[in-house]
Amino acid sequence: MVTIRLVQGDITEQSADAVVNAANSSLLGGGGVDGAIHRAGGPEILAECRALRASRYGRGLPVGQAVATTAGRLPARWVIHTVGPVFSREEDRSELLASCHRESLRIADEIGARTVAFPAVSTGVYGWPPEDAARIAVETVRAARTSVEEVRFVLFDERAYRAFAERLD
Ligand code: AR6
Repeated sequence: MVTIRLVQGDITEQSADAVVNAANSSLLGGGGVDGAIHRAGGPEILAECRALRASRYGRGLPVGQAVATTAGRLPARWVIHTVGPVFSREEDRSELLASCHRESLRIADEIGARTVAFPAVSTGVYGWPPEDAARIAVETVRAARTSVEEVRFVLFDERAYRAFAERLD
């Protein structure tokens, strides 16, 4: 079974085998945690993302999928980029958010990562209410069949931290 831990802080400072990036389909960077990871990790990450766009992901990384690159200068070995869904009140996109977590763990297994740090995917620019995102993230990780030993949710703000903490009680 995966051990789940919570940390309040900046994911770019986490030592882990892999850190997950809440990216967008372009894989070419953005704001929020994506911007922070590229800034702290340096240009090697973007270079690998561009190579992925030029090869396997010519049309971008689809929502709900994940792919690994180097972590550059971050204190991690890999970045696993995943694309969360934009929150919608009209359409239930929960399965796509669950898929981000499942696929990130599948990629972690492929590269042999045993400790994986996740941000609260989709809860920033993409507008997902943190309480609901925490439910989906925790349920999906608990149900996953994976060799990952530790999933660390790294929550930047107090509301997200509280939402995840309540789910783990
Ligand atoms: N460490 C940990 N969590 C962080 C950090 C950090 N350094 N910075 C922000 N967060 P967001 P999304 C939290 O917007 O909603 C980007 O432009 C933040 O408080 O980063 O999936 C991408 O390129 C929030 O709780 O990701 C996409 O276009 C959580 O990370 C789009 O945003 C996710 O917020 C993706 O939107």
